[in-house]
Amino acid sequence: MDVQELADRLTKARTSITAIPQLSDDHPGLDLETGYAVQRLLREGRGPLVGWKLGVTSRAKQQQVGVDSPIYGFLAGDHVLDPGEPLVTGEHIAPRCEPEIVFVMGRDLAGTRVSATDVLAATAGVAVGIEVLDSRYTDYRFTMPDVVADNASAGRYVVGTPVPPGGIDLRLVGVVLEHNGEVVATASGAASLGHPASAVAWLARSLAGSGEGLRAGDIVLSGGLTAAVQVSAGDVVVATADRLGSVELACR
Ligand code: 0L1
Ligand code: MG
Repeated sequence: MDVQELADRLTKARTSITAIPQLSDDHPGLDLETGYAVQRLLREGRGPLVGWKLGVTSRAKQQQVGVDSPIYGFLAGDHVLDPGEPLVTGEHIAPRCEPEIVFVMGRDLAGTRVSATDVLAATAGVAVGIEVLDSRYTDYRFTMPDVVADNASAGRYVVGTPVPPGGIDLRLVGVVLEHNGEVVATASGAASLGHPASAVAWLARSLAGSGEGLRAGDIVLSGGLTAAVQVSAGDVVVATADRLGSVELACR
C-alpha cells in the first residue's frame, strides 16, 4: 500500500473541497495502524501542531460503529477559529458541529501509564468548545481505519474561555447544544469515556506508542458529547456547559 499516495488523496480532497470514496474501497486491508501512518503524513506542511482531538469516545457511538476504542487526530494552526470568527461553510465539504469539553495543558504529559488524575494535575484550564467535523469521504461512508487516515474528520474548532479545573466534576458538567435558537441535544461530560480526563489520558497513553506526548499549551478536544448537527450558511450554533460558560459559532 502506498501510504503517501493515500495521504495525497486526502490532502487533495481537503484542499479542493471535494469528497472522495473511502480508501478501503481500493484497499480492503487498510487497518488502524496504516490509518495512523496516513494521518501522520497529513501533518506535513501544516506547521507546528496546536493539539489533538479525540473521536468516537462515547460508548453509544463505539457500539454503533462496532469498535471498543476511541481514535485521535491532530490539530494544526489552520484548524483554529478565533472566538467570534465565522465558519465559512463553503471551505468545507459537509460541516457538522458538536460540543466538547476542551483541555488546555499546563505542562507536558507523556507515558504509557498516564491516568485521568495525572491529566487533571497537568491541566491549566478547561473550556467548552465546538468542533466542526468535516469528513473528506463521500456521504460519510468510511471504516474506522478510513476515518483515522482522514484525521478523525477534523475540520475546525472554537474554544470558550478556559477556567481552572479544580473543584469541577467534569463527569457531571451538563452541556446543551443549540442550533438556530433551538436546543437540539444535551449531555453531560461523562458521555466521553466516563470522564473527559479519562479520554485525554487514553490519548496520552496512545501517543506514547509513537514516542509522542502532550505538551504544555496543547489544546485537547476530549470528544463530542452529543450527536453532531449539520450546518449551513446563516446558521448559529451555541454550546453551553455548566460552570464553563458558552461559546457561539456563526456560519456564513
Ligand atoms: O470527532 C469524532 O468523533 C470523529 C470521528 C467520527 C467521524 C465522523 O463523524 O465524521
Ligand atoms: Mg469531536
